[in-house]
Amino acid sequence: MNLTNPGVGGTGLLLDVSKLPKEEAEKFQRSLEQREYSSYTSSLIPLQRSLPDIRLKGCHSLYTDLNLPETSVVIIFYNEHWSVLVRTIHSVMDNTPPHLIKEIILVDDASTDKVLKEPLKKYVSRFQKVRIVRAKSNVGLTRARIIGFEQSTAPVAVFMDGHSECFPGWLEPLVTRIAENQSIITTPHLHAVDSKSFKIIEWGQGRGMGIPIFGFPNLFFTWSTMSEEEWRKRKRETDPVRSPAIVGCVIAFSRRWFKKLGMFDPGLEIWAGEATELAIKTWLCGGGLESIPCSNVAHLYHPHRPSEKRRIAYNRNIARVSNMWLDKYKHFSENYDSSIADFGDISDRIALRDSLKCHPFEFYLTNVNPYQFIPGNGIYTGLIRNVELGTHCFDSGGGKNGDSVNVLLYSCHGQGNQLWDFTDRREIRVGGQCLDSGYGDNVVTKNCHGLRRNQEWEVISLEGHVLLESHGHCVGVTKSSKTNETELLPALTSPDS
Ligand SMILES: [Mn+2]
Repeated sequence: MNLTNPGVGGTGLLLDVSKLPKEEAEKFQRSLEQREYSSYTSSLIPLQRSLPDIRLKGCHSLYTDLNLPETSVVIIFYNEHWSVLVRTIHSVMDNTPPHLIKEIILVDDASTDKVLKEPLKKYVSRFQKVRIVRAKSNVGLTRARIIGFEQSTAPVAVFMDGHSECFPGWLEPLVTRIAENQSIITTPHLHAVDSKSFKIIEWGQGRGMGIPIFGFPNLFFTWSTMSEEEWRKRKRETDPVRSPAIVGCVIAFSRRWFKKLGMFDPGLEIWAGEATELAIKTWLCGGGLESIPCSNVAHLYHPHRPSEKRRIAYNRNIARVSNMWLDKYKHFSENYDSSIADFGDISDRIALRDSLKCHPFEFYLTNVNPYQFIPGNGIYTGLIRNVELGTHCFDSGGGKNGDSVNVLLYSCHGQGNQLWDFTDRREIRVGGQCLDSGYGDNVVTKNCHGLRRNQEWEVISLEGHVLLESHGHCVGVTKSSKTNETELLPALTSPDS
């Protein structure tokens, strides 16, 4: 292929599949289908690659004291591609002062890929500090992390996904903050590894920096931006940013604090919910979450094939977490999936919450994220009905259209997909989905981004009716241009039509 230094320095390798020999093109396709990232491309990139030093000005002089506690890095893997996992391990070792790493613990969550058994063991045996722990059966991410944590011994621990790459100087800022205050859980500023080319994509800092928050009703984490107060309170751009929620890819914390909080809830199944629970209880029980701008890690985001097993696990886990921590707000998420009748026993988790004398969830809404959106708390709340048609309402339950979802007209019932809120940010939203006018004539919803733009609407009162207007367009109704002539759709039109 005539490749010279593919992927070096965080560059990507975008293969033109049409130019590959047929056999190779098939391998490329298979690798994408199998893992939802191109392990074929990853295999062509060195297992050890250096990433540029992208630290903000001022970071270097802030973290010169290397007299810090040691860290155990715990990495879970389940059939991760060899090259991706091994690159993660190298990147931890190559970008960390050796005396700060006590050990790297790899937890094999019962992978079936044989190369991750003896060959991996042999490969890592050259590194004194790397150990593999094997789960006896597939226990899921949360329980595998607990297994790894229990095997670790350093005063600070980091959970890291097995598809990450660290930038120079990533660990010191995370640990420095924990050494100052043991009840602070820290996360790096996250960047992305492109799942096709393995190019490192830098995510910006500053005013528009993504801050993770929870979205009601299903508590899924979503990105927002820094509040005005937080932006003003920080004196330098290198200062930590208070974070209402955490993304679970890389989390650093003190061993004592994590144990005190009862670690992760071992009753959580397969995946999801663990970082949510940790975030909520940290805030409610006297600690805090901070995103540290001087620490940079890239994470390989890749879509997970939706599966029924994962969906049920997610909904069940969220029902558990809601019942543990959300008090009167639990009804949003505990019945999010009414098929979840049994989420297991949580009495010992409630007992822990009582014994730690944690705040009620109201504390989170008052002190941690006063901008947390609660469905039903909009300036206006209710259904959106077209006056002409009378019985048809806006419904957010349409089909996916890229990263957006089509809005439909459907018989009015005013529940769930039809319960809209007009918020003080001028969003029109259902749960974490916002009406977005940036898609031609189509009216769609997208994940709320909190940045206004195409998600900012005017509600104009007009002779007892309202007009929804965004950027000079109003929402009207049109016939679908598809074969079904009678299907009516909301559409963006000019104000006079
Ligand atoms: Mn991940």
